[in-house]
Amino acid sequence: MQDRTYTADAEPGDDVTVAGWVHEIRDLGGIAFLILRDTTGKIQIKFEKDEMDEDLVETGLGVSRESVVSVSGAVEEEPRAPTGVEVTPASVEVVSAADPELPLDPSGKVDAEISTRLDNRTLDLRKEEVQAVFEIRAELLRAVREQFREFRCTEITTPKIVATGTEGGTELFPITYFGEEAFMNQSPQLFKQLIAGSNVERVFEIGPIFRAEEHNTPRHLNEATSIDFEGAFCDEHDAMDVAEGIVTAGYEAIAENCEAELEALGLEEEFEVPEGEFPRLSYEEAIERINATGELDEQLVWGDDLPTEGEKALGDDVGGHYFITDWPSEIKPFYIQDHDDDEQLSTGFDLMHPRMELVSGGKREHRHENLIEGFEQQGLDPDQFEYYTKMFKYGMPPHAGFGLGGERLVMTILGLENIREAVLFPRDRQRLSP
Ligand code: ATP
Ligand code: AMO
Repeated sequence: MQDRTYTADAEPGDDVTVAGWVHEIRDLGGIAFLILRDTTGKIQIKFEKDEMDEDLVETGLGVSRESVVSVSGAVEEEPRAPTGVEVTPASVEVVSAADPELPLDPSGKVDAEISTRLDNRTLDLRKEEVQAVFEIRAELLRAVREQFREFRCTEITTPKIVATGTEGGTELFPITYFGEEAFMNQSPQLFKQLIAGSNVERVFEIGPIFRAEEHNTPRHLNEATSIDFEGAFCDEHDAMDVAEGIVTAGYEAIAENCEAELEALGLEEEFEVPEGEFPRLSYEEAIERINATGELDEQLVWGDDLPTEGEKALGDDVGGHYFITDWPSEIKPFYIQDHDDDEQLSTGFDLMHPRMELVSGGKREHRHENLIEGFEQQGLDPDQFEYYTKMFKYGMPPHAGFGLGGERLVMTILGLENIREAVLFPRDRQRLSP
């Protein structure tokens, strides 16, 4: 739209054309107001019924809520108006009239269920606090990219249609690829390692991962955004440093650049950038501390995976982000290296937010023979992964990395109840469209 002015830029004394949605009409009798909303905010359009052209008043006040209108007129200072200025209209055009029966109230006066919101995302995103989540998500990803660049990483994009899975067979979505069986990729794991083994050395990817998760929970998606890192000549400690740096940079950017969005979410007071280094507890210490909380019916023993209630109890106990290191080799995948002095112990780590796991990572097995053995121990056929394993014969440096769940990061930063609130169009057991 030519010469359109954003409502936030309309200054007293200007003649403007503003365009947007009809947020509300307030009729006070002789005077009435149309509140017009665009991506930058709202502006009041004043209609003085006895003094203005009848058709103009009728058009401006007869339009249904959420219709798209374009209004031209003079901007004047008006202390009683919500933003301190108002427009006296010279013309009003209804660009696109909205059905008066709205499935969802974008003014937010009527609460809607999450499923109604997701079915009507366009209307839902007209709410300031919902838009704020996605503005913050965008700023977070921008800051994450910038921080990875500062860590000397190159952004890569790897295939999402693949021949083999890496994170457990039951979670794969099978597809047909020209008559052959293929899968939607669960993780860029093998590809990022293959590139870390090249001269590129340090890489990151922000892309979709697909998981046929059986459970329907507030923190699992079937299509999620994974923030992946892989670096040559790195060990698990270096990878943890990078994970900590990336998460902290995200919080800092939001604190610095998203003041209005935090306010729209009512978080301006409580939002805090995590301070200092995240504590690093070994798996052994973690189970001891969980057992000591007395929150679990049954005590954990070495080798158990941590149940959700256990993670919660430990999260409350630690009170902030923390790492769990030195997991039992048996519960970590084949590509994670074991400690040289203790084969039962892996270099795998998780980064936890008190509410949930955010990151998994570790040092990788880069020795060809050990890698092949690892496949066999995990019941996988190394021949199927030859495209990957053969590159370990031609000079594979030691390397380490991690995967960070993008939506879980948004969710924990903003205290969202449900991971679906951090995705525009979530994919879950019940939801394949929109
Ligand atoms: P008229 O202006 O024709 O006398 P009226 O009697 O309905 O019409 P006012 O008495 O001026 O209007 O105002 C009605 C209400 O609207 C009052 O509460 C007033 O504070 C509010 N109001 C008037 N003008 C504005 C404005 N430009 N912006 C916001 N509120 C306004
Ligand atoms: P993992 O399987 O632990 O590790 O995944 C890494 C992180 O991705 C997020 N995540 C999910 N988020 C939402 N819904 C899901 N279904 C989902 N699945 C995973 C979590 C999790 O911590 N290849 C390894 C990473 C590595 O070692 O580099 C991997 O995929 O936040």
